[in-house]
Amino acid sequence: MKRMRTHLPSRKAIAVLTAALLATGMAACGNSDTGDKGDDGKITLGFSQVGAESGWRTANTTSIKEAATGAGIDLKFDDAQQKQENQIKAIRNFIQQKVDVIAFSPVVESGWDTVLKEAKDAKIPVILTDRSVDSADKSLYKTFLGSDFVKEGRLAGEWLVEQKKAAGGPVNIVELQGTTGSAPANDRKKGFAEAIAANPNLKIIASQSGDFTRAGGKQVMEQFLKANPKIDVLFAHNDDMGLGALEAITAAGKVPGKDITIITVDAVKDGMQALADGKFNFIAECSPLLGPQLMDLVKKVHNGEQVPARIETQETTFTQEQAKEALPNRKY
Ligand code: GZL
Repeated sequence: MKRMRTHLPSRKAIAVLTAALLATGMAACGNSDTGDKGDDGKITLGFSQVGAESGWRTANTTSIKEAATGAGIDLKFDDAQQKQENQIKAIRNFIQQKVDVIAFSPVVESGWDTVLKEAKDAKIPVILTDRSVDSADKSLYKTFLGSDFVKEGRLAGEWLVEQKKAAGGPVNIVELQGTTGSAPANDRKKGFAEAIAANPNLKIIASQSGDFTRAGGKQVMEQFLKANPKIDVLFAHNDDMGLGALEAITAAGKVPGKDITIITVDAVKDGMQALADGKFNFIAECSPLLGPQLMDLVKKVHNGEQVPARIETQETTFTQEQAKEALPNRKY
């Protein structure tokens, strides 16, 4: 049988081929130590969103998605339906997929250290947006972008103190808290309580979570109205719970904005309309338009640039008159 001569490649050819394969392999990795971008040249961002519980959240999601498109960032978006276990699952998936950066709005403040350590061990930087975590280890995330919720609560309380300083007798306040354990609920409650503390006639007679939803606000306000014959003020941690409470107040034969003074936080369009219509009395703004700033931070963090530990959004407050003026130009 004729022996077939086999032509083996030269050492040089093998070396060239090996180098070429190595270079291709590293470029395709996307999250390699060389800091290469994904194989399509884009930065890949894994984002875990709280849910879709309120008008604020909807506007925040829109801002993030539009900003990612505008920034040429490949966005992997997950809606956790307000469950922490879903956010932890999503973050683990992002780690498995070797995204370049992870960002999320933590539904509650506690219980994040383990999964954030996994991201750190995988050398994937994490950005907190909107809500923060209570982790003692600040190296688990690169920065926080969002509002000062204590200030929002304080502004709400200070307005009420000013409004009620001439009130003779006790002013009974009921409070619709946001999601139990969340940073906005904890901090808005704290800020409001501190602002009214020096006025003993201003009393919080009931305080319960409505989970930032309209349904929750309506349900809890119904309970408040049944249990408390004299309610003078409602402080709701967001517009949506205030809007749900409007239905309960009206059904109880009371006039919102007059029989019961209503103070909320957010200043989304429906809340601002209720304020302009005289059903709400005051709103402390909390901007959901974090998308552009977030994408700028994603690029900086991915490129290893230093970023501030905390970046706070600029916000204001609205009275009924100011809402009428501002409504036509509101972006959300
Ligand atoms: C605040 C945000 C809150 C809003 C609510 O930054 O986390 O969650 O105030 C939303 O409307 O549900």
